Amino acid sequence: MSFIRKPKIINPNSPRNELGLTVRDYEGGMSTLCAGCGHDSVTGAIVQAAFELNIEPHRMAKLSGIGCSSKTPAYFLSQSHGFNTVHGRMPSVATGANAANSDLTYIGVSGDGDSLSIGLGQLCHALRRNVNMLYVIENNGVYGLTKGQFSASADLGSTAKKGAANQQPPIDPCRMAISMGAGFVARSFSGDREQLVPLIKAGLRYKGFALIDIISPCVTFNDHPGSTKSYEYTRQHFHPAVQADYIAPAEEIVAKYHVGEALPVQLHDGSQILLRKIDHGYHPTDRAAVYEYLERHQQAGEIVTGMLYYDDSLQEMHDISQICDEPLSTVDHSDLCPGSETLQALQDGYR
Ligand SMILES: Cc1ncc(C[n+]2csc(CCOP(=O)(O)OP(=O)(O)O)c2C)c(N)n1
Ligand code: SF4
Ligand SMILES: [Mg+2]
Repeated sequence: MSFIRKPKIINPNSPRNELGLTVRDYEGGMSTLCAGCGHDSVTGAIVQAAFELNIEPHRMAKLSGIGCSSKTPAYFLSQSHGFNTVHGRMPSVATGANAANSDLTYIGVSGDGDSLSIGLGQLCHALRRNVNMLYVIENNGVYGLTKGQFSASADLGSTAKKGAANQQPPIDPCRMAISMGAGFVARSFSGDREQLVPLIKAGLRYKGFALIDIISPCVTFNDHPGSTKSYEYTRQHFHPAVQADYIAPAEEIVAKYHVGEALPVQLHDGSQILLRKIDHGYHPTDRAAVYEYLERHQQAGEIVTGMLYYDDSLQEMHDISQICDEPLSTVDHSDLCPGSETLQALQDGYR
């Protein structure tokens, strides 16, 4: 992975968070992506979210697969743990890391190719196990890194740069996640930082698997008039359904709202998400209704965004498996070790 170190010059007047850190402390190396790539805006939103949440960078783990999107963890949180897996295998590595150390904040960054083609099975199992992590898909409808082939999220009839039309129906990661029982499903646009930052904060604080599908245009291969993942198309067909405001633990909800229009949901650490309906007919906690709404709007060519589905009643992987609260990585196993003779006898039994 290419890495260009950024000179670290901090303006003494830069705002500092509760840890005394500036936004610069949450950045990574210099981006080597094409100028204007949506993925760089997502990187900026992740940096801002981690800064505002006062996360200690070394208590965070960032994982990815292969693709331009999967390169981006090199561009944020340079002081965090990082693992760049082989193509489509990030979810299983994240599952293993999370099983061993439940004490870190996990973020996985992937692409539509990495998640919906080669890694689809992996994504489904992390989702079904409800691994406690934020999973971001930077969705541009193409394999950007390998020069713009259609991915599994390309819409029917959308065209490649040279004009060929896509013949295959798309996989919508949000509808897929909702149908599989996920408890936190959101969609946003790399060009809408105001919507994106609170969603990332909420996803990082949600206890369980949080999926955010982010339309993140590829300016080099899929930002032309025949594309349905271009900046222009996304801006024109953007349909926000529910706005999510993230409210830190000690903060009060000050926004005024009418009953029925907004729903404050408590997260396990005492913070809250205030879900505000923009479309009053939308019900973000009614799985079947959300699914039907998304399908209907997708058929009309609209991109429904915001906090699409929320359920805080699910148990995450450690609760389901009844694993102790202490991270397994710090549990002292020395008195539990059966010893080399017992292990040898066990191995002999398999020969
Ligand atoms: C096993 C394997 N198969 C294929 C490839 C080639 N390859 C590299 S990146 C990629 C797709 C990346 O697309 P996406 O995840 O959408 O990321 P983007 O570049 O669009 O951000 C493919 C097919 C690979 N690296 N490894
Ligand atoms: S090829 Fe596309 S996805 Fe890759 S860096 Fe360039 S604009 Fe971004
Ligand atoms: Mg892609």
